Amino acid sequence: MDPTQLAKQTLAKIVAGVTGEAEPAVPGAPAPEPPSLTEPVEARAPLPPRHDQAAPEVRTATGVDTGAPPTARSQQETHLTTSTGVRLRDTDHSLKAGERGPTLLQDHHLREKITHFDHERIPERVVHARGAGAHGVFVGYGTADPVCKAAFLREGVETPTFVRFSTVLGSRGSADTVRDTRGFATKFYTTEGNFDLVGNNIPVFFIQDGIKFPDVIHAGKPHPDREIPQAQSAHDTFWDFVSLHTEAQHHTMWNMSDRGIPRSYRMMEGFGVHTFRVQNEAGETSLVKLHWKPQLGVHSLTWEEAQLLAGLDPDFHRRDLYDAIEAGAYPAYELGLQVFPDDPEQVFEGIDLLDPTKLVPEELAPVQPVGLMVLTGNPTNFFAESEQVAFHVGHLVPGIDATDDPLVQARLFSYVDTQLTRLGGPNFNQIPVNRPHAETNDMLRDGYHQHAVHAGVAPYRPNSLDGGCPFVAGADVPGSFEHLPARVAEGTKVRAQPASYDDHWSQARQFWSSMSAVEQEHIIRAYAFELGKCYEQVVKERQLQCLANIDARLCAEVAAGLGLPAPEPIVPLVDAEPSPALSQVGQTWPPDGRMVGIVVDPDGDLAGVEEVRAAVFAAGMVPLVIGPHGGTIGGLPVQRTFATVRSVELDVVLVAGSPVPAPDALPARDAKAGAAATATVDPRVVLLLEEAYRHCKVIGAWGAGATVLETAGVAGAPGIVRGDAAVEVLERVQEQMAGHRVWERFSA
Ligand code: HDE
Repeated sequence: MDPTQLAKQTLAKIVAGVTGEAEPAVPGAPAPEPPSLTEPVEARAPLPPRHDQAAPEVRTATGVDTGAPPTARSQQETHLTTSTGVRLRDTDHSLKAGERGPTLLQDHHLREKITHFDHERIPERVVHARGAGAHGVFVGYGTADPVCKAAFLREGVETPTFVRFSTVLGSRGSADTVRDTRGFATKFYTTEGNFDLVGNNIPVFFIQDGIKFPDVIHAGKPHPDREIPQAQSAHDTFWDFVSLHTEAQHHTMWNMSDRGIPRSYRMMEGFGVHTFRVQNEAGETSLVKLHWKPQLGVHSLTWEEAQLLAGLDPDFHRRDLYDAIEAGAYPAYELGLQVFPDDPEQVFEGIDLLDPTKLVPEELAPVQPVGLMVLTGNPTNFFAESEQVAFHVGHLVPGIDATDDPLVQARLFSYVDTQLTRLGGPNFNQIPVNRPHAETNDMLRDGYHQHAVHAGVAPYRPNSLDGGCPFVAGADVPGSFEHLPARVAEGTKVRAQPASYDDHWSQARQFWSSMSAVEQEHIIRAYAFELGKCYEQVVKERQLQCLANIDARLCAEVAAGLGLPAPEPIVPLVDAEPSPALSQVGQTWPPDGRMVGIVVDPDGDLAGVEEVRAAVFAAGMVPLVIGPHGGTIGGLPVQRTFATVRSVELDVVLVAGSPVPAPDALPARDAKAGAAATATVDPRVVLLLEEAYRHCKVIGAWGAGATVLETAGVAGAPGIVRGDAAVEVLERVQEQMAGHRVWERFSA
C-alpha cells in the first residue's frame, strides 16, 4: 500500500479510538458532567477529565513507562487534604484566638495555603508568552528514508507529540488575533529521545544573526516608558528598527500580509525557517527545510475581523483550537521537506541556505511529504502542559543536526538558558510534559525539584564503582546521536557576515509580486494602518524608502494613505519569478470545525432549523443557534442571542426566518439595536448580515429569511445563497465555503 495511505489509515484508527461514541454537541461546557443546582454534599471521587482532554504519558523522571493512567497524577482524594495528605475539616476560617481574636501563627494550613498561592506565578516567556497547546500523534510515511534516518520518520511509526501555537510580542493575557508572527512549536516524543521543531508560521525571520534578537524584540515590544501598545507592531520603535535594519523587510512584508492575522491555528503553515542537515542510513547528508502544511488550507481573518475579535473574543484562536478538538474536527498537518544537496557552498539556485531571511520557492524545490500529524487532545491543565512545556532547538535526534546559520546557533544557547529562569532550575526536562519517552542516563545530578532518585555512587566517567555505567554509544550502537560532518571554511575570527546576506529586497519584492490583487490591497492597507499609527514622520519616511526599494505601486499607495511623497528606489529592483505557492487565494478546502450561525425566528421554520443543525454537525462543523433570547426556542437550545452574537465568530450565517426586534432591542440597553423602534427585523440581525457580507462570508437564507437579505441590502450578490429548503441551502453554502471567502465581492 502507498505509505501515505497507510499512515492516514493508522491515524484514522487512532482518531476513531479518541472520538469514541461522543454525541455531537456544541463545544465549551466546562465540566465532564452537568453540575447540580445546589452545592453537592455527598463525598465522591474527583470527576474524570473531559472527553476531549489528554495528558502527557505517565513516565518516571528517567523516561520509564509506568503504564499508569494520566489521572494517576491528578488529585485523588474525596476529601480536602494538606499537601502532605492529611484530611482537613475546615478551610474557610483561619485559626484565631477567639472568634474576634487575632489569627494564630500556629495555623499551618492557613500558611501553607497562602504561601503556595503567593508563589503560583512564574515568569512568562520573554517572547511567545501567549500561546495554546494540544496533544497529537505523528505518523511517518517512510518517504524521508532516502535522506534522513530519524526513527520517527519511518513508515508507519507512531510518535506522540505536543504542539504549542503562540503569538510573539504580546504578554500572556494579550489578544490572540493581533497582527504578529505565530509560533508553531512541536515536541516529538520519539523512541530515540525528544525532537523539537520550534518553528513559526512565516518561513523567514527578521534577522540574520541571533545577536540581533534582543534588538528586534526590544523594538517590537511595547515602548519601555508607557508600556504601550500591547501585542502589536503598529508603533514607532518597531518601524524605527525595521526601517534601519533592513534585513527585516522581507519578514515584515509577510507580517503585513494576511499571514499576520491567521483565521485559526488549524489553518496555518509551520516552518522550521533554518536549513537543517540530515543524514540517511548510508551516512549521506543533505540539507533540508521543514514545512507543516495544514489540511484545511492556509486562511486568514480580515483586518476588521481581527480588530473586532481582539475586543469581542481575545481568546478566539485558543477557543477555536480547543473547540475544534472537542468537536472531533481534529487539526491535521502534513510534514514536508525541501531537499537540497549538501554541497560546500550551501547555496541552492543562488539562494544562500544559511540566510534565514531567504526562502526557497516551492516551485524550485517542491515540498516532499514525509508524515502526518493529527492533534487529538486538549490539555488537561494549561499550566502543567502549555505553560511548562520547554522547547529547545538543540533537542535533536540521530539523523538531524543544525547548520551554521548564525540565527540557529544563537538559539542553541538561548532555549536552555531561558528555562532556567522561567521554570526555576535545570531539571525542567523532568516536568511531565517535557519527559522523554526514551529512557535516560544523563549523569546530570541534583538541582531544584529533582524528581529522579538516582542510584549508585559514580555519576562520572570513567568509573568502576558503578560497573562503568553509563557507557557511551559506539558507532555499532544504533540510535546514538552524532553531529553530522560538515566542512568549516578556514578563516580568521571576525564579527562579519557573507556578502550574500546584503540583499534585503529581492525576496520581499518576489513575495509582493506573488500575491493576488486582493491580497496586495490588504498589504497596502496594513502598511498604511501601521505606519499611520506612528508619531514620528522620519520613521514613516524611512519605511516609505524601504517600500520604494520593493515596489513603486506599493510605495505610492501607502504614501498616499500617509499623505507623504513617494520616494524613488535607491537600490536596483530585481525581478524574480513569482511563486504562486505563497498566495492563499484560489483553491478549495474542507469545512471542518467551521462555525455556522443560524438566525432563528420563533415564528419561522423551526423544523428546517432542526434539520440543518443536524446536517451541520454531520458535516463536521459546529452549529450555533442565534435567537432573540437565551434558553430554548421550539425545543432547540439557543447558543447566542441577538445581543451576544457578533458576526466575527462565525464563518457562515444562515437565516431561517425574519425575526422582529426582540424585547431587549432597546438602544439604551444595546447600542447595536439602533433603529429598533421603526424596524421590521431586529437591527442586530441586519448588522450581523452587513458585517458578514463585508467580510466576504457566505450567507444562506430560506423561507422568510430571504426578505431579511433584502432588508440588509445584501441580496443577489456573489456568495449569497437563497433556496426553498434548509438542507439544500446548506449544501450550496458548503460548496461556496470551500474557497474560504467570497473574494469576488471585493472586486465587485
Ligand atoms: Fe525563539 N525563543 N528565538 N524563535 N521561539 C523562544 O524560548 C530566540 C526564533 C520560537 O511555544 C524562547 O522557551 C532567540 C526563530 C517559538 O514555548 C527564547 C532567537 C524562530 C517559541 C527564544 C529566536 C523562533 C520561541 C522564549 C534568535 C522560528 C515559542 C521562551 C537567535 C524558527 C516556543 C522559550 C513555545 C521561544 C529565543 C528566534 C520560534 C527566549 C535568541 C527564528 C515558536 O529562548
